[in-house]
Amino acid sequence: VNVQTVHRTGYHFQPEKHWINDPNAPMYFNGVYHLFYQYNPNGSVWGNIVWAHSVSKDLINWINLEPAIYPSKPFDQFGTWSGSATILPGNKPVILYTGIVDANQTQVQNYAVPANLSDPHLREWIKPDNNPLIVADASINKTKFRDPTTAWMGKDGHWRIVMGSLRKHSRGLAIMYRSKDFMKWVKAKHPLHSTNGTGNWECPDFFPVALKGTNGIDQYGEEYKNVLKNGMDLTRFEYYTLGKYDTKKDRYVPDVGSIDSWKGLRFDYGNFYASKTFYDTSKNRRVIWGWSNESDIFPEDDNAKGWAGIQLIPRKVWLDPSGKQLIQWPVEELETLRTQKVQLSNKKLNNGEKVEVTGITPAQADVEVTFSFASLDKAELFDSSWTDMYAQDVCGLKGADVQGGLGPFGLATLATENLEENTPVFFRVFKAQQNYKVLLCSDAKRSTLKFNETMYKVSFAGFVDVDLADKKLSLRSLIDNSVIESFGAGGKTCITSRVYPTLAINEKAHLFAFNNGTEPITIETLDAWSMGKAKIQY
Ligand code: DQQ
Repeated sequence: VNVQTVHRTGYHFQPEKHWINDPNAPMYFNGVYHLFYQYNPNGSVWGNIVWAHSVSKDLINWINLEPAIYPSKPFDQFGTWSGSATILPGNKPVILYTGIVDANQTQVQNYAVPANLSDPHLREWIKPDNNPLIVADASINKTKFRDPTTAWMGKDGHWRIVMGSLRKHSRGLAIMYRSKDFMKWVKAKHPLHSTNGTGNWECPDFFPVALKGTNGIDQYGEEYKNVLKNGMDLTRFEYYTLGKYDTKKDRYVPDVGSIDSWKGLRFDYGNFYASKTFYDTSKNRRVIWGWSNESDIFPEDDNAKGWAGIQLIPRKVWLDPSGKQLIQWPVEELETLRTQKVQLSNKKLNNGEKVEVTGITPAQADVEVTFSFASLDKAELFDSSWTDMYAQDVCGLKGADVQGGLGPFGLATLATENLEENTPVFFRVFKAQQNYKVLLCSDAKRSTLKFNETMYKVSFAGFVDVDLADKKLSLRSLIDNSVIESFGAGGKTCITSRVYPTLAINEKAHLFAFNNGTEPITIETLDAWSMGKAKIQY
C-alpha cells in the first residue's frame, strides 16, 4: 500500500498534500461556510505559512480555493499567522490576522477584506495599505503577540479583541484592544485576563454560551456565561475556563472551581490544538474546529507521506446544564456520510470477552454504543496518590488489558483480529473517597507495530463528570484510518488520537467491543455505520 495514502483520512478535512495547522477565521457568510487554515504550500513540515481557503455548504464536503492571504507586504512578508473573522454591521466580513514583519518574528495585527462581496466564494482578499492596525507597545513582548480573536461589541458600541501573549516568562495574557471604527485600536489598561504559570497563550478564543439549551449565542444578553480558551505552546494543550465577563469592567473572571491552569478543562484530552469557534447563524449554533497534528514526530515520516495534519470534524458546542463544563458533539451534517449500518443490542460481555462488530468498514466508521452494568460494587479503589496526576498518567498505568472491576470496557478500534495492533477507547470506573471517578482512555500504546522508536503513542485520557445513577455509560467514536475522535457520555469528555496501524488498515481493520473487568457489562445498543468519503474538490 502506498505510504502517502494508507493513513489518509476519508471524511476528515485534508488538502491534497503538504502541511496544515490551525483553522483560521471559520465563518458562515451568505449561505457558505469558509474555512481558512495555516498551510505550507511547499512541503509537509511547518513553514512558508499562507492562509489556504476552502468553502462548503455543509461543513463536510469542501471546495479548495487559492490561498486567500499570503506574505506580500512589508507588514506580513515573513509570515501570515493565525487570526479570526468578524462580520461587521452591513454584512461585511473582515479578517484580523498576525503578520510577521522581520526575521526576529516581530508580530503585528493586520486586516484583510473581500475584494468582491458579490463573489459567493469570496476568493480574493485585499490587505489595505493602512496596515498594520496594531503594533506592540514597549510593554508587550513583540514576538509573543498574536492570534487576534473575533471581535465583539461592548455596550458602549466599541469593538473589542484579544491577542495571546506572555509577560515575563510564565504569565499567559489575553491582551485586549478596543476600537470605535475597527481601524484605530487602543490597548485597554488591563488584559481581559491573565494567569501566572501557564506560559505563552496562543489562539485565545472568547465567547458567550447560553445558560440553557443547546443553541449558540453571539450577543451579551442577560443570561450567559463566558468561555475563555487558551493554547499553551509548551505542551500543545489547550484548556478553557467558564466564567463571567463583566461588561462594565471589561474583565473576565473564571468561576470559583473552574481551574485556570494546565489542569483545567479541555475541549479534547488528546491531539487537538489551535481550535476556534464561530457562531453559525444558519442553525443558531456555536461550532468549534480543532486541528490535529500527526503523531509520527519525525519530519522524515511526514515527508514520506507528503502530507501532515488534519482538521477534525466540526463540533457543536454548548453549556452542560450543570454549568460546570461544555458539551461537544459532531455536527449533524456528518451523518449524511453514514452508509451501511449494523446494530447489536442486549449483548452481555463477561470478564475477558469481546464481540466483533462486522458488516461495516471498521477503518472508516461511526460507532455509537451504550453500555450498562448491574452494580457499582466492583469498582476499583482510586489510589489517593493519583489525585495530582493527569488522567493520562492513570490510563498509562491501567491499560485496556489490565483487568479491573467495573471496566475497562469499551471499543477496540483499528484492531487486528488478535489485538496485537489496536487503539482501545474505554471506560474504567473507580471508587474514590466521596464519589466515583470515571476515566475515559484512548490509548495509542499498541496502535502500531511499526516505528516504535519515533511515535508519540500516548495513553490519552480524561475524567468524565457523569452521574452513574442509571448505571450506563455511552461512547461515540469516529474512526477514520489514522484518527479516532471519541465522545464520552454524550460529549462530556472528548479525546482524539492519531495512530498509524500497519496491519489494521483498510479492509483488514477490525472493530470490537470488549470487557476486561470482573463486573459483567451489557451492550444495551450499539449502532455502527460505514462512513463514505467526504468530497473534497482540489
Ligand atoms: N500557529 C500559528 C500561530 C499560532 C500557532 C503559526 C498555534 O499564529 O500561535 O502557524 O499553533
